[in-house]
Amino acid sequence: NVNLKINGLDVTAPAGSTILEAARGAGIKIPTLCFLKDINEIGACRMCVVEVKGARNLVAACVHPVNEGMEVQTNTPLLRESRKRTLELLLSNHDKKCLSCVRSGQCELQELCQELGVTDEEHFAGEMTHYELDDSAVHMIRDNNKCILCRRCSAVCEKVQTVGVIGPNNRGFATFIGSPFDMGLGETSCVSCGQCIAACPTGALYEKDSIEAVLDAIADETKHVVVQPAPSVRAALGEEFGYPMGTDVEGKMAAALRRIGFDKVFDTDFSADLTIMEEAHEFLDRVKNGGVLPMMTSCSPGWIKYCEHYYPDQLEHLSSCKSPQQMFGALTKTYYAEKMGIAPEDIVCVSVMPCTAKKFEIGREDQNAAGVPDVDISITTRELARLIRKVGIDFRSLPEEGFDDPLGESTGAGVIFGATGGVMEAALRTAVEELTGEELEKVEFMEVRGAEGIKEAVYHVAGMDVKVAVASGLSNAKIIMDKIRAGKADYHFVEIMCCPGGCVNGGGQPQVHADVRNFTDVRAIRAKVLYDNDAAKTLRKSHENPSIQRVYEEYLGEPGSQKAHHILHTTYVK
Ligand code: HC1
Ligand code: SF4
Repeated sequence: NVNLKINGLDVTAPAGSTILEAARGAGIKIPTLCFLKDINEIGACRMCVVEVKGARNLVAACVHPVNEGMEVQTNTPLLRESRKRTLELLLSNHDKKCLSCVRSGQCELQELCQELGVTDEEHFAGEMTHYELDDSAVHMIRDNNKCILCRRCSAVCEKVQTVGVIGPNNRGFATFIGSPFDMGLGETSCVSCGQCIAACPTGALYEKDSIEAVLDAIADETKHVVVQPAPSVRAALGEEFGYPMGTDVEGKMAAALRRIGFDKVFDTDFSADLTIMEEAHEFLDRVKNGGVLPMMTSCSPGWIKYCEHYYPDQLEHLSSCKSPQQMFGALTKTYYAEKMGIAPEDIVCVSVMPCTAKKFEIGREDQNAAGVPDVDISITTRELARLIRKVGIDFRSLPEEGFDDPLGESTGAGVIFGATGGVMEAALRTAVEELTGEELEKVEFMEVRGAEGIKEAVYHVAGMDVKVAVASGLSNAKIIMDKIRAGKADYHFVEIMCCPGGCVNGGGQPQVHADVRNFTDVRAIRAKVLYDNDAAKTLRKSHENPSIQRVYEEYLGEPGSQKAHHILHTTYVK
């Protein structure tokens, strides 16, 4: 440990800590803007400057390590003035249209201007750069008129996702963040994960908003509009309405969706159970009949896009199962349409996802079991929050309600899909019982839980060692894929989720302030919601879901049947 003084207080901090961390440990907040822990530690924005006794210049607290006997001041008149000037300089080339900005109220720049008392937005007014919006990607928009060049987005894209399709172009005053060679984002190999949006402190990056399309569909009396919220939405939507992170708002979410005016409020958790039926069947089939192993999960569309682009020679590892989002839409427009006597083209299927890549997935080829798109509109958790506000629903005063039949019932296995390792655990609960013919004594597979980037386990089942791996975040996926490509992996089953921590930390989830993100384990807090939701259920294995059993009895026959294949499976493109 190291002993130092911060603002005259004696502070002890672990050796190797930065001044920012040491101060935080002592309850002293230093403002930051470009800093994202482990991702963007460049000390460039100058917001976190502090005075260190004996140092000639102000130092950046986010990167400067503590030393024994160091004396630090974090909030002197000089520092407040310096930070205020930094903000005024940023504002001198920022469009400042806060009233219409999607991030107003959740913008880190706006908040700092408030906290540091910026009163003259035009202090350094002068020449401004003007940028066209980049709306070339299916899922998101870049508005560089609001970009503050912090590089949080490009650092995430490069380091966390190993995609690296955005970065600084030009130099000096003309510097802007974009794709190389003046390409639009849509022309690059961007995987649509939205992690850059989650990292952005301002309104420079945001998803393409589809809430008007949802309201139009609801207003159209010739349409039957159904909605399916993803597992992870219930784990984070509450954050938009002032609930502490880690609050399960499943019941209020269902009530809100009903009040928005959807004809049926169903649940993606239902089709997550369905996915397990098909995926476990496919896995056992591959094991028994010498199919390609390891089999890899296919529910995360950012991961699929990454695999298609970077590992086109490895596509045969991917499960042919559509994602739960798509299985849900496909079943809605076949089974449910027939059951209800509604033409598939008169049904509008809306999904609410923690994800921006789902906006891309709904437009993929071979995702139209009834000859019309399986899913019509996909909105993010953030868009749902906006929609709830727009139609004047007081979320906090809503009662807790349930989901509708016949596509609303789920087991605990479906709920945990949203956390990294959840799909693997859900699949194991079904596959192991199938392989052994015996009931599992314990349904928890703790080895595959937790927010680490890569997890491995071996399970001894029916005389066989089943070796599994779980990875989240594409930099971790890359490690696993390189091993497989080199013939150095002997896994049987691999789960990969595009976003670090899985869908709970998806690019469509409520924005998390960097200050929270840097000092708390957001992924673990949100994942706990799903594991608690699972533990509270009586039914925790997908094959025990009575609604799923009914679908097979009435319609699909057996898992892996021809009909199931036609409706619930897909192909991939090199
Ligand atoms: Fe996910 Fe999935 S878990 S991909 O993260 O398999 O988005 O939550 O809906 O489709 O179920 C996302 C979450 C989600 C699918 C499921
Ligand atoms: Fe990179 Fe993902 Fe953003 Fe695309 S969506 S630019 S892959 S971080």
